Amino acid sequence: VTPVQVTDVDLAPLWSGLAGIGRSPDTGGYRRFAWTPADLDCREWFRAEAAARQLAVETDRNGNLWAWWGDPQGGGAVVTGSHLDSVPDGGGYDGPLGVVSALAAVDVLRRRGVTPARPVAVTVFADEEGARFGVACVGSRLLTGQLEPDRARALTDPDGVTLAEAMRRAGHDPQALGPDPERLSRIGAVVELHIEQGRALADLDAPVGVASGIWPHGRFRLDFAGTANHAGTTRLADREDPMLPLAVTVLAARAAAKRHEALATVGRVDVRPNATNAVPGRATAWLDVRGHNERIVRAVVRDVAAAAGVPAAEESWTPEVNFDGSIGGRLRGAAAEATGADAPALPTGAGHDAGILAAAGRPAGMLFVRNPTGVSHAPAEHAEPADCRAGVAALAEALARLASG
Ligand code: HGY
Ligand code: MN
Ligand code: MN
Repeated sequence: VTPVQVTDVDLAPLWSGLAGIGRSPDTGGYRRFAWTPADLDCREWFRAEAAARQLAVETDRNGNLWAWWGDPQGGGAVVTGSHLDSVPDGGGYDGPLGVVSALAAVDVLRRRGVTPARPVAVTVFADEEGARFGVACVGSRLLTGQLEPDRARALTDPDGVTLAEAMRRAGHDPQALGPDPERLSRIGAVVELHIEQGRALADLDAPVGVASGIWPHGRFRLDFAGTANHAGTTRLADREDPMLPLAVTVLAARAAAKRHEALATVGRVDVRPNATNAVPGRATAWLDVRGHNERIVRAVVRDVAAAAGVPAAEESWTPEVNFDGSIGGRLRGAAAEATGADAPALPTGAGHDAGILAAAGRPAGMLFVRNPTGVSHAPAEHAEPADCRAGVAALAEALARLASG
């Protein structure tokens, strides 16, 4: 198979239709939350780009999009894609780079005259970030039976809108949510391309890498009760201020992460009534913990809850993922052939739909594209065009090999 010339790829036409959707004018970051108008516009962009490639698009019962090259009912499908939803003020590459690259890889293979022996599906998984409803990878977890449909339907956003209501408003029947074992059984391999969320490839001077695994990680909610009162007239001795244990919790998270060589973050709080001149009546902190193994993560959560004096309620849990060696090795070979550079194998602390599918027993792997600064989940997230082209070349080569029969 002649390797793809890295110059064969131009992503600009794909980016041009997507880049403006859900972008905040003041931060330059993206606010593409599940089932909001920005998400629906992203879905429309995807459907148009798929239709322009004569890919048959379907929406599965959980809101995931599948654009098929070949027979959707055929077995052993090679699935590649990512997500289009974002964290608040997220960067433009986390998710979209995998979708744009998958569409571009189909173009490249067609230009090379490749006709896959297996069906190829370009996918957009719903609600990967969990930015609105709090649970990560909702679409892929529902597909694989790793999230109970009733729990999913009842998930509520900060405005009190349930996932069920949000999907209904978006024209998707929430009663359809649930495991899709028949669709899952048709997946032969999963390859998700993603911008690296770290600097390992930059330090190794490699344009493309391969994921070796995903750290176990979880999201936990801690609620602090207090007594709302006047900031200017309530004596300190008379206060029940929930911000004090919340502050202790933030510091305890950093100390526990350091102690256990893990990562712990309190990046989201909710304070009520959230008024400058009122002692809060209650406060909530969300804790994100990631570590080399589950024991470490649980130890961090235990320490933080002990310091907080309240339980840390688990909202989302992702077990450790070791990507299938067979896929990982094949991805490294494809990337090396396509780019002429070794593709290092890297672990990541970031969760991905490919990890959810791997946990469901599907052969899965990931390609990472160099992120010069390592910054992600922030407007400054960036990948160089040449590295993005190398990512597409590697993905195209990987798809050619995986779909060759
Ligand atoms: O949070 C994560 O690990 C991913 O970005 N959803
Ligand atoms: Mn992300
Ligand atoms: Mn992502």
